[in-house]
Amino acid sequence: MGTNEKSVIICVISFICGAWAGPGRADVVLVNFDNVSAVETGTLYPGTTFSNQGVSFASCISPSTLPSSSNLTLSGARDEIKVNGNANCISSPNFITATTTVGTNDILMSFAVPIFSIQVTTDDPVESGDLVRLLALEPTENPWEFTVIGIAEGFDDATTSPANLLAIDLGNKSFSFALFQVTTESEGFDDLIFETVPEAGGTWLSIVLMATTAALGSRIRRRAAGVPPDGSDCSQ
Ligand SMILES: [Ca+2]
Ligand SMILES: [Ca+2]
Ligand SMILES: [Ca+2]
Repeated sequence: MGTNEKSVIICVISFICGAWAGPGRADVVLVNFDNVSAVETGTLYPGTTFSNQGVSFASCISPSTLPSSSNLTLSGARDEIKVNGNANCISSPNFITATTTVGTNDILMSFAVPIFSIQVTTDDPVESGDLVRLLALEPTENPWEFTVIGIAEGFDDATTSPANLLAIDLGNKSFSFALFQVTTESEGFDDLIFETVPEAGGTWLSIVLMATTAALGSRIRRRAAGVPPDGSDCSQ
């Protein structure tokens, strides 16, 4: 094997190593609500307070009985949440609830990029068991109407894992909205975890890698056949 061929192969190997180390993998994000100040009884914050972590919140109202059509319409949406600084959190010192004195209010989550999976941990006080849900939602063409494409249910008196977890993983199907739904009384959650869809850059990187490998392979074959090189060596 000649020096030029060795250089070409080293270029290909270096490029592949660079590609493996490059961007395009999914990110798992944890939002623990602990980077703001909150009083024990709760402090109101705009729904965009944690948007630098890729998620915005709104307090809203949804029908506690899921309609058979699997579509639901939200009402009373408010660009605010309540951050509570007390021992009912999972990670100290804070967790969040919807902003209302009426028990059956919910939290809509809007993600900056689509996600494959989501998990929340329900709050920690001693209480009676009430049904709570986490819903993965897909918007319809109608304002504030969503199709339910994933459901997790549990009871809010659970204080140990996995009973206190609500989680949805739709595999390769992504979604950009989720609803934390209470049905009979207020409930909070903490430690929101979601997995974002990889950036399109990963796909383009694969295409560039394939094209580069094919071009370098062609150069090797041309030189092996005695055809003069028509461009500069990639090792330069
Ligand atoms: Ca927390
Ligand atoms: Ca609870
Ligand atoms: Ca309860």
